[in-house]
Amino acid sequence: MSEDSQDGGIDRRSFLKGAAAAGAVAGVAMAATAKAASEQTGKPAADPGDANWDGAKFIPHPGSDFMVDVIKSLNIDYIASNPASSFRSLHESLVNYGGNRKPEFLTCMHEESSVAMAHGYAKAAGKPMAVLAHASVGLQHASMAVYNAWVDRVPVMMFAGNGMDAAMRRPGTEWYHSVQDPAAMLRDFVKYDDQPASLQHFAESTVRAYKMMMAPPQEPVLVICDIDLQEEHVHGEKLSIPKLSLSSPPQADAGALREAAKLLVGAKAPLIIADRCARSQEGVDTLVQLAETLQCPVVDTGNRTNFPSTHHLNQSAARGRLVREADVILMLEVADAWGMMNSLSDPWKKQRRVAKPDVKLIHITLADYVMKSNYQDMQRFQPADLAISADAQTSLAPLVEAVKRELSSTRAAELASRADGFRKQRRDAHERAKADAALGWDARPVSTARLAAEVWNVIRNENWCLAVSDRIDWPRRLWPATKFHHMLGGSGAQGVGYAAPGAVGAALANRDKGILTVTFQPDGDLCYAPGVLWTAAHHRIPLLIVMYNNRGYGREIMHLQTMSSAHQRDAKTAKIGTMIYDPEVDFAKLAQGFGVWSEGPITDPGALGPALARALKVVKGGAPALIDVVCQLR
Ligand SMILES: Cc1ncc(C[n+]2csc(CCOP(=O)(O)OP(=O)(O)O)c2C)c(N)n1
Ligand SMILES: [Mg+2]
Repeated sequence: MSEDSQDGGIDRRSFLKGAAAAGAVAGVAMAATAKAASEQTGKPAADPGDANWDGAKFIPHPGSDFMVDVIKSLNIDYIASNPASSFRSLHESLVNYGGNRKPEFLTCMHEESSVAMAHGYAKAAGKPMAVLAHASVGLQHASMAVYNAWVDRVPVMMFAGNGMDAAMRRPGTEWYHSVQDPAAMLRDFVKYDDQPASLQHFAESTVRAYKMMMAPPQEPVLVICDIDLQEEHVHGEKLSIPKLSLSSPPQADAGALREAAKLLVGAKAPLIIADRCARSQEGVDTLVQLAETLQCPVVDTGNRTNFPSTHHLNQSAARGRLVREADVILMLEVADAWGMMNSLSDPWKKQRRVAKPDVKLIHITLADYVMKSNYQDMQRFQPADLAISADAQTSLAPLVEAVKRELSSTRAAELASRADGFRKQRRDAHERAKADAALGWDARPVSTARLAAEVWNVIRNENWCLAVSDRIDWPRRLWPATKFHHMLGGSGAQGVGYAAPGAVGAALANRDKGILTVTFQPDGDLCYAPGVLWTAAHHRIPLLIVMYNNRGYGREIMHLQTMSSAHQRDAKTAKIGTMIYDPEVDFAKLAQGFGVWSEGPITDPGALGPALARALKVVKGGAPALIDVVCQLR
């Protein structure tokens, strides 16, 4: 039975309001509508004796209006949602009482899309979006995207409707969709959750949730909106909304920073590895100061733009060699510290230490404060010689000061002499990348390097953002990413299905900032929940979507090839279950069906430039555009 049939297709509250105003005539019309709905669905019509049903009663001040007041107090611009009866009252309050402004309702076609949009948005906007999900079924759909955000340390303000009081649940679907403990589904990967039992409780838990979510390590949180709290009239209770004041992030202990500074200044071959370190341009700028003060190379993992790719100290391409040679390594919020120091061969699982056995490791991380253990996002245990529990970005400025205090003028001059060597290595690496990119320049299907180069040609004069920057390697090797907003990293947990909605969310944030957003969209990822294309079209979200369409689950094809080679069997079968062919998906038609301007499939690399220029025009006019490019596997 569909939800609509359960509701008889009627929005109870607006209907009741209308009925009260229009009197008996409306009452007759209402009864007729209920009868018609009953005939259609085979369900009994509402009891005409029900006081809610006879037009005599309406709800002048529903609890959901107060919930809107609470949400508005948090200065949230958008709330992404797929509509549902468990929050119909809150939905109506948002759009009527709240005027559909701050937050504005974003119509989503899948809960996973709602959350992934919020995820991408938060990284681009520097502030969270809210999500409103539907009890049991909506939270189940949302869960993987929440996990992605959790692993990526990104705040998402989750709300979900649910009916706690069993005696008040409408028979049928409302029972299927109600949960005794809805947050249980997500509890392993949200920082905080609550199921408030009163409106005052809702206000306090929501403000508490927001505050906890924003304190690094930033993570999703979940507050349940009880149906009866939403739909019941507020009977003059004294309600108040607590003031929101965010905690300042934990800065590293001064003594620990002094010790770190001593090690770094004295090191022969220091190295900085930055992972989920920067949350804003300030993080990038301060890391540049630190690296320059020490003339220390930086490896940026790419999960954020931590360090300008054009800087002579950005030596990300030489990570293996630098780790091997380093005597002191400063890690900044590195998720997989063990994986940086060691390698594990695939599929033979041979472990090899890459770093020197006596390398001194300093790690500034809040990982010790992520107190969940079921999902294994903590990676293999890697002890540090100097473990500093603190927010890396906030601790950089005092670390720069501590380094300066340790630095004699003689040592500063010695360190400065390193710069030319790094300049040369960086230039050489860039030249190598350009030469590698030229290989297969005219290949059909299009090479991913050519794809990246052609896209760069059309966006180079814009204030640009690559919304999902880990799907193909080339932009990181070729494009000058100098600002925090230039490249936003990936999904966090590699849960496929993030790329499309994550990019739409980032593009929404960037639209409001006047930044042009582009993304390389894998085909498999878009097939999970393509309805987000409609959301982008409907809400006029400008986004240049360049399909990196290798007509398959590329990474999985390679896994199959690895296995068939390990088993010494036919590798040609690797396409079974991994390639998306027979029929090939027509992504241009798919996009057009959702109201998105599109062209493709393009297989001729020469046709790419002009098509991208046409698409860019559409995007600059304020709408999404998609170019389907058939690409090489990698
Ligand atoms: C939710 C989920 N299901 C399955 C996987 C396994 N998986 C890893 S990569 C991949 C292929 C994704 O295909 P596509 O998005 O086209 O990217 P490509 O590998 O072709 O670059 C899959 C299915 C996953 N990571 N997440
Ligand atoms: Mg693919």
